[in-house]
Amino acid sequence: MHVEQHCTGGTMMICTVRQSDGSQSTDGRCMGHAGRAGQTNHSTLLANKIGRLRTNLGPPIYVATSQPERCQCSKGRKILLFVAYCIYAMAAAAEIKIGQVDDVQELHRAGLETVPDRYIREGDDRPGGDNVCALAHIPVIDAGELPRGGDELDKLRLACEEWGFFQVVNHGIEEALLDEMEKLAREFFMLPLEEKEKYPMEPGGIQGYGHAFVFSEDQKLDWCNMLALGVEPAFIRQPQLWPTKPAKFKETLESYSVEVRALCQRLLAHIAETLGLSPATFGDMFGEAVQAVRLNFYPPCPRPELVLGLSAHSDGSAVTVLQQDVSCAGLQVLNKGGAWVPVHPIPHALVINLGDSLEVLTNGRYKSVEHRAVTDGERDRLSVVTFYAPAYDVELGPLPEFVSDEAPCRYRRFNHGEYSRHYVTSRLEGKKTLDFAKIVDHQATAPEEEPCSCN
Ligand SMILES: O=C(O)CCC(=O)C(=O)O
Repeated sequence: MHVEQHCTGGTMMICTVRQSDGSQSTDGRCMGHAGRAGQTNHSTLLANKIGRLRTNLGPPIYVATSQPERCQCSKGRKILLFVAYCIYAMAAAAEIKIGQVDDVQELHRAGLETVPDRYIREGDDRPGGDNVCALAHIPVIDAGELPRGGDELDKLRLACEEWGFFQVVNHGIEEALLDEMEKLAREFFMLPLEEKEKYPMEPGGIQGYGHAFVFSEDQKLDWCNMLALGVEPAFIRQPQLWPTKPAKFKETLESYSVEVRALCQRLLAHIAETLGLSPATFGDMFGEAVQAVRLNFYPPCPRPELVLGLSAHSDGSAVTVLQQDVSCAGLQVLNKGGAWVPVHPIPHALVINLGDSLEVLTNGRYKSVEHRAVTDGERDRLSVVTFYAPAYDVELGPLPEFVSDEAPCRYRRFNHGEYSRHYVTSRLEGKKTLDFAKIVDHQATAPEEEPCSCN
């Protein structure tokens, strides 16, 4: 494969992917911007940078390019990272063969009594079994009390240490806005397939309607339809993938995202306090934070005991905000005892979880936690999930406050853009993606396996 990029001198960059068999495809979705006189053209920089990228999904990517130069503005660096990612994903996608991936709503509509093999999980990967703690609950935090400190802040500290997950009530986002977002998300999924397919997610891609994190023909599939969209900063947006139906979808998602972004910032300030850090720590560090939204729709499944709605994973974000409808409990969180705890919906509460960035920054004091979604035989389920993460050009690594002789450094330093790229080009497989950042201690002995427990 050979990737060429041609700068048009405007805001669009055209990329040509050439396969070894001579075929080629051209794509104009990767954005860059031309530099002013005397400055480096970001597309040139990108090309130089991407020439060094290797894909884990195929052979190295080579890029036709001009001389290496240094970029002179931080916006350029951010755009560069994003564009590098675009080309990388596109080139990787050109190599991906994912086989037949059905639309699960259509399978449900067809009235199947069983499910295709590609959805059927084996052994421990199946949702049933005795490792589910149906009666346990993740903590509930009253966000309105957090500014007063005291007990609620202690509760938040405990929730972060023990669970990495909590529900938040009194969070300051109007219930009417949550209801409207949920209603429009549901209306989107109820549209005819031809309408939803106007916003296709490319194989191996992460934005649009379809199935993210599918990279091979032999991979098990999730019983879920998704619409995923980049929201902030503006350069990650792919406006052509924002649905025009139902009416008001875009405007509502905009207003919703503004509110959820502010909530993430408030929560991160309180999380910093629970760690003994200044409330501004993460805000100052994250720059123009990356925000993306994913709407997940899980239609009823004829064999819910055999399939997963969404494979177990931790999030690559700093924090994630999940809104779920109250129809049924489909989200499950892996507790410290290795058992799955269902998250019972509380009307208008939001579910918050800590992502991989916070695990790295706190050197593992707070951990990102594996979670998954299960399906129901009778009821469908919807979730609206917002991922809030540091800007791509932010360098992450354990903060000095969390490294000592007793707590040696467990993660290397890396650029968040690199991690994002790694995350979105890997299948969802528990916390495996975080191996990218782990410093391996070859001396350490493996912990003994213990049976899972509800504690
Ligand atoms: O739908 C859910 O409850 C889980 C969603 C989720 O974990 C995700 O979108 O990453």
